[in-house]
Amino acid sequence: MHSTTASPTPTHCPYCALQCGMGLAQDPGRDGGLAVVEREFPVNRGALCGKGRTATEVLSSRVRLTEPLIRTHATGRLEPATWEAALDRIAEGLSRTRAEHGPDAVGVFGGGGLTNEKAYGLGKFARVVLGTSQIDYNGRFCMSSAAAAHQRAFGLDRGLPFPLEDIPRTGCVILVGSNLAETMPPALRYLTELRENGGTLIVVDPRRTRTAAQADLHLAPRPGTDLALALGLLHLVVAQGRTDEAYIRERTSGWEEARAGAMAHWPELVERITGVSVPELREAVRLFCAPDDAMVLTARGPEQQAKGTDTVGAWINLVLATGRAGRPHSGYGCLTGQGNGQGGREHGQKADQLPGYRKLSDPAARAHVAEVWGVAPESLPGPGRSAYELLDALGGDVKSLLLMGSNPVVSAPRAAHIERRLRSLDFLAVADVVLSETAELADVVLPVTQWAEETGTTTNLEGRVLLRRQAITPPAGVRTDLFVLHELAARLGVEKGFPTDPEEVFEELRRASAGGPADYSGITYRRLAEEEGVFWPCPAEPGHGDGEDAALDAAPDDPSAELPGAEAESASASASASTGVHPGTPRLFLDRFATEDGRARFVPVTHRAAAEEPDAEFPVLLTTGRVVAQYQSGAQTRRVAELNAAAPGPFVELHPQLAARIGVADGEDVTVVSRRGTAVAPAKVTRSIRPDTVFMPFHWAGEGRANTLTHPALDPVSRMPEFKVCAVRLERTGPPGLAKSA
Ligand SMILES: Nc1nc2c(c(=O)[nH]1)N[C@H]1C(S)=C(S)[C@@H](COP(=O)(O)OP(=O)(O)OC[C@H]3O[C@@H](n4cnc5c(=O)[nH]c(N)nc54)[C@H](O)[C@@H]3O)O[C@H]1N2
Ligand SMILES: Nc1nc2c(c(=O)[nH]1)N[C@H]1C(S)=C(S)[C@@H](COP(=O)(O)OP(=O)(O)OC[C@H]3O[C@@H](n4cnc5c(=O)[nH]c(N)nc54)[C@H](O)[C@@H]3O)O[C@H]1N2
Ligand code: SF4
Ligand SMILES: [Mo]
Repeated sequence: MHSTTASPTPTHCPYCALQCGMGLAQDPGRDGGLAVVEREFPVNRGALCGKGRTATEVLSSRVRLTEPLIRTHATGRLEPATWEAALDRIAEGLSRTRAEHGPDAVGVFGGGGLTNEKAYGLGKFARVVLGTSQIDYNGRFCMSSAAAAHQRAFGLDRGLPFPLEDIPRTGCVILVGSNLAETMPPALRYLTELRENGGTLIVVDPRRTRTAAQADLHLAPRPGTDLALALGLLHLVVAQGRTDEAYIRERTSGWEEARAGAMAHWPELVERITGVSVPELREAVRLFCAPDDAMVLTARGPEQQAKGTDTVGAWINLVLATGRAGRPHSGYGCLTGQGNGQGGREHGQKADQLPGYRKLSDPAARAHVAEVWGVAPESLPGPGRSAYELLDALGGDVKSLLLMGSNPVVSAPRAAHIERRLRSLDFLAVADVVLSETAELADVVLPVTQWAEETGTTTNLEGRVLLRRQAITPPAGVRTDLFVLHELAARLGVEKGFPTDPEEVFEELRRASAGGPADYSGITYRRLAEEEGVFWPCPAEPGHGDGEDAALDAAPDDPSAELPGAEAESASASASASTGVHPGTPRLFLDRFATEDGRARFVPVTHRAAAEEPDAEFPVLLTTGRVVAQYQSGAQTRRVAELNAAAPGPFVELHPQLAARIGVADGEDVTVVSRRGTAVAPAKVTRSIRPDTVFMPFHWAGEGRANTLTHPALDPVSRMPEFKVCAVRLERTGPPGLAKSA
């Protein structure tokens, strides 16, 4: 049927930020035409989770979109249409809004699962073709607080400033609000090896998850109190004289204010706020301070809070005070989530950003990128709204939306409200591989290609840029996202600058990123095909490369062209110096941080309450997250039989004490009410959760949709919504099976 090569195509998983290496072998007998085979790759060493193993199921034409759909006036329903008609209709919808209400009335929403080429193209399309400032993406819901904290402390945001392989070589890891045994199963091996090597693991999670079960010490704070917890640990570090004064003097600034913040959080106070006892706090400090090297890794638990940026800042302060950042086998890192969560936050689909992690408000950045794009710097709009604020403005001053790579009907906070906003649009166009709950609301749906059907690059959670290769010919009616941008640009009067060949887009991205913080200019498809990924920054060294590289404008007289603090390891640097190729930068900050003075910045932070604390009416805390067998809004994984069998629907995890209080038995439906709405799902009674907290996974639409309940309070810096804390009331619904979920 689709025959390309006999040997498996080496490529990467479509889902999470680990971007596990896998092989794809032709298998015409199978639904999607491909079989997943094991491939040796340093990140996962052949291992895959169930989602990766079954990823080819979503290629099947039984579950995916294979023709464009247009909502017809006659029936009000989505009906099959030609590509010409669908693209014409989108161009017409977007231009009508622009003509009637101005460019900022047209919105664009992207996703951290899009390849670098798509994210770059989408950002350029918004600024150059639509001229709108109103673009943002779902990465705001993901790691934006850690990104903001990274920028504040280190002057640069790369989720992990070191490769995963450093984890087993450190002495102690504090893993804060990550359930990686379920969210990145092959990465659990790094923690197992850490412990085999004599290192210790501390897990901070209100639930005793599969990950927490591996820990030497599990701290189970009340949701939303990680900031106080980190301050309490720092307090003890100071009180016990365990700070690294020489390091603080030589490599940091701002210690005095940060120290004062910590000293105000004495252990007994922290115990009252967090529910973590003073002896547990002392034990955590003992384990963390005993070895020379240690790490703190955060994920969505502490980050998805209306104080996520300060919370991550507090953990970074702990790392800095103990002298642990910018040293081998030590430091702070964020476990980024989506397949291209890292690259997707670097190349311009974010409201305030230009490619190469440049700032849209920086005149030099605007001039550089405008030149690459062949437009006047003044023509580029300014920064727009953040994701939730953009979705909340739909039907208000934003009248039309083009959406690629997200399913906010399921995944946005206060989702019933956002669903109403989407319905109130004059015009909605969605490009997706399946008919997601959000695509169901669209005026036009475009069926696009996915991972194995197209080539593109992603940047994994380590900052490793990877080539995800095409392994199969897509179905006849399907086109790429790059084709969509190309065709829409042409229809909106921009004939050039939106190539459909991903390598051509990447070549332009290299030039646009050159000299920026996330410099990809030394990375080529050829290199990516030969190496096991290249860590950014990777500048094209002028004068050393081939003609093409030398033409890249990483001007030698531009001080920003050489990123401070980004030192390539000297061994590999000298090895490749002779070839004139920059080796990439697996480890950041070893000599200096990327701040102006090269010092890491302590940030003074103090604890504050969640946006919504429990009260008499809503006495219980709700937190939300993931299960191993479903991915995100479930748009893809709910279409895979094996995964659905493993995780068939939503549930409410609650402690036996709480279950007894409301009179609900395991498996019975329970009603969860917040100030935003009501959800119903079966109770899962377990001692692994705090008695004052319930947990719901957010992968489902319908009655069991967790995001009907969540609070859209935003972090003031990152604009991250508070997915991890809100107040709810529980009610017994009745016998099992009454609640229905999509
Ligand atoms: N199976 C699966 N894997 C995935 C995904 C998926 O949807 N499914 N999504 C991918 C993406 S995009 C992401 S962002 C990552 C997310 O990966 P994780 O961050 O590991 O996932 P979550 O389940 O959202 O949250 C992790 C833990 O935070 C805990 N938590 C809740 N509230 C708090 C709190 O206030 N403080 C602390 N310290 N912890 C708290 C939860 O109990 C949960 O166990 O996973 C990626 N991998
Ligand atoms: N309550 C609660 N809500 C949360 C979270 C939480 O922890 N709790 N976590 C948040 C986080 S961290 C995240 S990352 C978001 C994720 O939530 P979403 O943004 O909804 O992410 P996905 O479900 O991955 O949606 C991606 C959509 O794009 C489609 N798609 C996949 N590949 C492509 C492609 O190449 N092109 C196009 N055009 N479409 C494609 C998929 O089929 C799917 O419909 O959810 C957030 N929402
Ligand atoms: S851990 Fe992530 S990248 Fe690896 S197979 Fe699973 S979903 Fe894919
Ligand atoms: Mo995420």
